[in-house]
Amino acid sequence: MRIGITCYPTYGGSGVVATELGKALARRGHEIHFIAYAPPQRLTHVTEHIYFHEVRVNTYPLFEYPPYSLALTSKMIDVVKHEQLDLLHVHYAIPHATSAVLARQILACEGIHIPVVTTLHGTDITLVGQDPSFAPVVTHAINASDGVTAVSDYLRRETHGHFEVEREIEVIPNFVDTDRFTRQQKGHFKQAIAPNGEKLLIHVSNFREVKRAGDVVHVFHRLHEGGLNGNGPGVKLLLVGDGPDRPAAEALARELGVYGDVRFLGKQEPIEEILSVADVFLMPSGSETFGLAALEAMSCGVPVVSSDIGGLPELNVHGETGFLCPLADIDCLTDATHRILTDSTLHERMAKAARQRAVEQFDIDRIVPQYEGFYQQMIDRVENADPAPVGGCA
Ligand code: GMT
Repeated sequence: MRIGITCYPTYGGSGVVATELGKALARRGHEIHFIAYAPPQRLTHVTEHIYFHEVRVNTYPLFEYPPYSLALTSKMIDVVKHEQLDLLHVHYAIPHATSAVLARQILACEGIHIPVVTTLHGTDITLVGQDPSFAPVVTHAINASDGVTAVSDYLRRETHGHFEVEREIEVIPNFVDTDRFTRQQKGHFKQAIAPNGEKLLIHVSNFREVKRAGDVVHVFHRLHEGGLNGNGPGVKLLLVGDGPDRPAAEALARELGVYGDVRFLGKQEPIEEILSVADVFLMPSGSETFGLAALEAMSCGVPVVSSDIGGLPELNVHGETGFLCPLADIDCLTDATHRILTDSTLHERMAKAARQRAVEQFDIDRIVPQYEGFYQQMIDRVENADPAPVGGCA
């Protein structure tokens, strides 16, 4: 198949999922055309069957807000026509789904009928999409897409609950390459970061408010004060990623007197090398439709302590792969982390279960064929349908 993929290239999990999906599809022989304003971050090198088409938005003195969605639509039309695409797959509804639906309508005037698949990821439904300035457009784009997928059952339910959407939404969960995200021997790195055998907590995020990075620092402070330092090998915290809340997290670590044992590593690749030295992954998010960063940690055999919200219970099984705590419950998060760090049998059991769950439920080779099957269904449906009359054609 020849597939056009649009995503946010520089920010967040939806871009990671879209890019890894495109790369996996290319490895399986499909031709993948990324259409975005910049090359996706995880597209580190362009390989066979992968192409990138840049969307450029012309500035003009009249445009206080240059209309990216329209430039994207025009680029989609161009790529569909010249690369003879079979399908457009857009990640994150705003504005990508709207641009694709409009491109499909314009192409239909030229007798080209291309299916549009929209994957819903997170705040396009749970937060931003519900804002009255976007909601009617998001609703229309979801209803008008040929196929819609959501990354968790929670997100599917939220979409039906908050938008006037009756149509079917297919749940295709996020995935991980369990061959790449596997625990590696990183003795030197561990020695450098934890020279006295300290336990390592890790948090990976884009440090937006919703990630509650401050809670991570509070949990670490409690563990630091409450016995893990002094009575044992000690504990350290690795904070990976960057974003608006990072300065506040740094300030809090200083204020609480634990800054010396916190390492702010910034954006890092390959992340699996850092995950490989961690003992517990903390994800105290206030909203999370899936929690891709937690899945990557699980795949590296790191138990997860997370909040019990959104799609996280579909990923992190309480008492098996880690623990779930009520939102913002620092006591619970601290106790759960303490239990795992101080009971080596429990740690070993959870690390093994986390890895096993990643491999058995969310491996890339299990999930990518679900997308292929879904694409084929959409292509067949469009091919076999009587083309609906199109209004507004010249
Ligand atoms: O919705 C967001 O805030 C960003 C979004 C993204 O596009 O990066 O993240 C969401 O998509 C990820 C990939 O499917 C999920 O793993 C994250 O849980 C989800 N984030 C939120 O729901 C906050």
